[in-house]
Amino acid sequence: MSEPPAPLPETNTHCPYCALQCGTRLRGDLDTGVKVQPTFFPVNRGRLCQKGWTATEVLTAADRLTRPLVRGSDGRLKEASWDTALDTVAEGLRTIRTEHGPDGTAVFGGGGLTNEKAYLLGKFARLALRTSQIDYNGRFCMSSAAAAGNAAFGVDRGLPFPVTDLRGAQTVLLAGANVAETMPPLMQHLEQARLIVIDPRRTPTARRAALHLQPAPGTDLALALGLLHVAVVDGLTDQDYVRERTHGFGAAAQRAMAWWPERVEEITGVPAGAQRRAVRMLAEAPSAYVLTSRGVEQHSDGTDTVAAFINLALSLGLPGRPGNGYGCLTGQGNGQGGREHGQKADQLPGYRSLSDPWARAHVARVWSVAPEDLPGPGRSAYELLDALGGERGPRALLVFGSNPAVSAPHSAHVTERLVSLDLLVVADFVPSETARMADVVLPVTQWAEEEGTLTNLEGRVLRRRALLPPPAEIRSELEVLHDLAVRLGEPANRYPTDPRQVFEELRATSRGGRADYSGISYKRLDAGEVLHWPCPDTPGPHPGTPRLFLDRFAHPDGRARFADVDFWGPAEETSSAHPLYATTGRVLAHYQSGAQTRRVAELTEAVPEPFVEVHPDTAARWGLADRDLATISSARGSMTARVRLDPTMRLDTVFVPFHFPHERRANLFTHPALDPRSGMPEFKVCAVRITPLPGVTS
Ligand SMILES: Nc1nc2c(c(=O)[nH]1)N[C@H]1C(S)=C(S)[C@@H](COP(=O)(O)OP(=O)(O)OC[C@H]3O[C@@H](n4cnc5c(=O)[nH]c(N)nc54)[C@H](O)[C@@H]3O)O[C@H]1N2
Ligand SMILES: Nc1nc2c(c(=O)[nH]1)N[C@H]1C(S)=C(S)[C@@H](COP(=O)(O)OP(=O)(O)OC[C@H]3O[C@@H](n4cnc5c(=O)[nH]c(N)nc54)[C@H](O)[C@@H]3O)O[C@H]1N2
Ligand code: SF4
Ligand SMILES: [Mo]
Repeated sequence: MSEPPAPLPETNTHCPYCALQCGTRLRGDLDTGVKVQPTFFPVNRGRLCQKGWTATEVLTAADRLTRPLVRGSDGRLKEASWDTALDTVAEGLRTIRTEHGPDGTAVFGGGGLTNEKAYLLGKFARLALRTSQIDYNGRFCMSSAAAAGNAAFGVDRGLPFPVTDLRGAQTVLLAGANVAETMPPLMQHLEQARLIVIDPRRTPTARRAALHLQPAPGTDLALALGLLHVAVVDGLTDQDYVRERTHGFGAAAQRAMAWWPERVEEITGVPAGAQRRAVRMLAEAPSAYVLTSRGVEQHSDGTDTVAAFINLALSLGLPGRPGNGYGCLTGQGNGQGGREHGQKADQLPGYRSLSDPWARAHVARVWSVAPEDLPGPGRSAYELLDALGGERGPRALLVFGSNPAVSAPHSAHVTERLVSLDLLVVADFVPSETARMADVVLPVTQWAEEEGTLTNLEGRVLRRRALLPPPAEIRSELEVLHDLAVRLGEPANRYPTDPRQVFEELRATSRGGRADYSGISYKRLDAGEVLHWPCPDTPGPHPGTPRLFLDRFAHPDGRARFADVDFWGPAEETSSAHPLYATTGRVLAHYQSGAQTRRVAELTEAVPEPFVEVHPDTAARWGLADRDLATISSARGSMTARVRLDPTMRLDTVFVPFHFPHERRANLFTHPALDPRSGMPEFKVCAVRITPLPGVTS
């Protein structure tokens, strides 16, 4: 009698891509094929987007990295043993540190890393490298919302309520969010609500809206001031709430007085009547939410713009009132946790400030070092990339979980800076455009091969679980950091390689911080408990905090702050040489720099190349027809994209997705102007011209 077949291994985990972190069940193995199914996890309730359904393909990508690579004297990357690769990196780092000091070495992290990896990466930078030069791609993502949220509420958690609360809303304002393409399963929670969408484009999300406001890119701050003006003048503010729960309304309202709707219409193009209607829809709904995303945040005035939307929400009494609220839609898989545990230039784990003596003392104690051994704050992401190889800039860079050669603004310049380095090390599982430039490439595990935790957009801590063993020659980041640290003379036990052990340390380090995880454990998560931070370690187990601000905001006096902000406009205006606004963003089928999704056949078939969305009249004026190849040029550079005529576009604006490499990078034309408070680059507006690609006729 033959044995019954062994049951297929199966595990519950989450999608590797965005911050919604849809629940999935994985089944199978590499021989039979790995199958993914959605679970009834609350954020996705049985749904996935096209990227989630096809995510397992990246596990077996034809060009998956399987061995470390080291650049030889002939300039080519060649397979090497782990010992050779790690020795090369350690030796390079030591030499550069001797010649240029600890800040000669730098680290660039990512919001896709698990909490454990992000935590250990920050610790490695501060202790093993002793460098202040660490930042990460989250700076390009939600840093403006984080800065505005911290200032207004005293804490930054993307959504201070569970996504499922949106199901009961009558009105939801989506400011610069294209949820139907960027988090499709979230749309099911918005089915009951009347949507107000603010987007220069008529996106799939805007098409579902009761009201679509279509401002010129970069004018949202004026629009938000106009909406506050209407709320005040039309007597729609919640005066009891404003008096009891906030500070600073007077100055903000005073500022908004100069932004009457007709003036705002002139600047933004949004009709005054539509502005009034939007405010009424929000003010009269018993349950209303204001949500911001990258469209309003990725600007050189992004922090002030988010602050102006928070002002509007506060004036209407939304934040911290059950069934109402303000939130930012965090983007990357661990965009929330990744911004809390120390890979940010100015931060220690638990969302602590690197400049706070108490925080330094606490973290130094857990790490068994002296507080003065911890370096100070470093440069923000773009400033760091811009400084590479320069006179006072770092000479070595370690990249973990980002592809800045494609995704950083003014990317031709960033590529040049990367080339100028003495040592570029990239850990990845595919040969991304940045990895291809590296001196040493370290192959690491993927989501379905590793254990860990991520924190989703609602501050809920989730378990990532392994279905597959890692391929033979592949190591996890935790192992890589351990091996490198030991080679740099660090004690081995300072860098645990077991994620559970790293999480235990993270708990202790975050204890008492703003993002307190000390009451969360793998055991509780694996038992199915729903835990949102803050979750302190209390004698009876703390239930976590799904909803923040119900009683008080996180400032010492418990009140939220209005911000006194004014409109000043984008860094670059249109001119006769560059007469159009260009904005950039996402399509459903691709993820970020495309390093992963461009390796999935179904997704590249869906969108094989970049396009430029243009109004037919604008296209005709510049000599372009549908499907022509066009050159889009700014003062910084040009790229090529295929024309897509769209009669719903504004006449003055074109849109290009940023998921494509080389000469098809949207970031060849974007502007690296930075928000002075958050360091966020102005991805969402710059001045361009579009012309037919020379030599190509329609
Ligand atoms: N399919 C897909 N989904 C993703 C991702 C992905 O790469 N692909 N990435 C994830 C990540 S990291 C993030 S951050 C989120 C981002 O999610 P979203 O913020 O929804 O994505 P974007 O496409 O960057 O920008 C949203 C919208 O902003 C609009 N916009 C452009 N300029 C302006 C402006 O000046 N004002 C206003 N009001 N709107 C403007 C664009 O037209 C676009 O429709 O998506 C996550 N989900
Ligand atoms: N023009 C324009 N540019 C933009 C934006 C925009 O809207 N417009 N949006 C910005 C935003 S919001 C974001 S978030 C950034 C994102 O841009 P990137 O930081 O480039 O993001 P990804 O493409 O996700 O890059 C992640 C890389 O790390 C690898 N990776 C994934 N997981 C892991 C891991 O666990 N460990 C390691 N070592 N590697 C891993 C992937 O294979 C990939 O090569 O782009 C920004 N750039
Ligand atoms: S919405 Fe985000 S988390 Fe859900 S399946 Fe798509 S990419 Fe994955
Ligand atoms: Mo992002």
